Amino acid sequence: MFEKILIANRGEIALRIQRACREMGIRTVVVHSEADTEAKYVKLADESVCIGPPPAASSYLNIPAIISAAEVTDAEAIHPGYGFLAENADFAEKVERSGFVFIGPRPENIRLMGDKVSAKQAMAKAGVPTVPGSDGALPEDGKEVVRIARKVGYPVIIKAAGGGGGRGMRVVHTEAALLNAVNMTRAEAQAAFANPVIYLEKYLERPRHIEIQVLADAHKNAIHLGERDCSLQRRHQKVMEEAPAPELPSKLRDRVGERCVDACRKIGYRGAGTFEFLFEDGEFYFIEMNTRIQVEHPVTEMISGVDLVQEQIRVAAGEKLRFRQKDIVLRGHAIECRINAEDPYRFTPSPGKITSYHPPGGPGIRVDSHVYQGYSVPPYYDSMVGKLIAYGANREQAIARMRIALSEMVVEGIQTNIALHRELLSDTRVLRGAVSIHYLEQKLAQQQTKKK
Ligand code: MV4
Repeated sequence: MFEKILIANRGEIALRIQRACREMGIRTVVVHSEADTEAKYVKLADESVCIGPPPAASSYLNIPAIISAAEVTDAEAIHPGYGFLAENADFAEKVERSGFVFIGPRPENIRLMGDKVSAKQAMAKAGVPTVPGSDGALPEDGKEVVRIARKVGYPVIIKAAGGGGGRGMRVVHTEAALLNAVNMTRAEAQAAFANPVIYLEKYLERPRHIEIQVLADAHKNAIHLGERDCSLQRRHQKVMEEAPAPELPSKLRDRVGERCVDACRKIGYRGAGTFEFLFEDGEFYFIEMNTRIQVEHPVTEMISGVDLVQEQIRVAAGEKLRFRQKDIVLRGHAIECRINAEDPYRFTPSPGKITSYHPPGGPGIRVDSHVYQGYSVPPYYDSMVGKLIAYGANREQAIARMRIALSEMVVEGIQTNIALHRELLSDTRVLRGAVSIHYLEQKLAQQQTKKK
């Protein structure tokens, strides 16, 4: 096992990784920007290295500075967390070429999944169900495009191969609008991703977003840890997630989970990964794969008892998975609320000093956060200041515990979205479960109209 790991991230996930390392007896180096020097998790690490000024491009995205920090501190491996460089194949490659272990998949798998066209093709070939559409990239010839769209049936969605996570997409309802939309999406794709490749899919109108968590080692062993329902989102930012997904028959979960595991073996995947699906009318449709640990990983940890960050570290060190599929027993229900420093109605960021902080507690409550009373939320990074996770024997108990936790939680000095979470957990549709990806935005739009 490694003796020392460098954490190339900040905030709650830097603290989360540090805790995993500590439990495993691994020493930690945390790199940080000038904006994070005073953060408590930086002081808690065994060593820390300042790698640059506040803007991420000069610090958390500064590959030479991060690799130099690993060299001077004699770290053996680098954990990228999520965001920043976590899904940058060139970074993973440079880390390995410099003689360090990248705690994540092999660079070629990161690259494969970074291109959404090659990801979809590889997964379809490996037996994962995908959204019907163009088989690969859309051709240049307009007549061909019209033919493909007719065959798929309207509405269709045009997506950029270099996009993902909601960037570079356009919905098309009629043939009359098709070629203009194709040209616009291609031009935007070229400008935003330096990659003009686009593809076409059947547009699913009211799907849920359900994702499957997998873990694989370097010896072709792979397992899945069930699913998470992440349908409650606004502008492609998840707000609340839960596991298991409400109303999902366990037969369906097992079937799609096995497809994902099989695909991992076929591409020689290593590490933690997430298969993103749209789920509509009882069918799963693969859209993208994330090759990193995700923000919402704790809900899976709570119902499976598996520490996903520790397992990432173990498989990166070459160990065999300690679990077979039959060892994975999902029990109970978990919900996560992302706590953001933002205006609860306008959603504008609200950085600043936290003057009062009282985290909740009690049975089944987990708080993953790096903040404390007196901490200043810097304005340079995303607005998430922590995650509140509630576990219960069933969904009702998890919700009851989350409502109590939200009522106890006090964060003053900055604005937060805690009020929004309280409201969501008294919304009858949310309480019934199984809402679509559009539910939250529709609810917020309705509230806007009522106010006027
Ligand atoms: C779709 C879709 C409907 N049909 N693809 C948005 C983010 C990117 N990961 C894929 N996205 C979507 N792809 C087809 N064929 C609807 C979305 C979508 C969405 C997906 C997941 C979570 C939230 C979403 C919000 C709006 C649109």
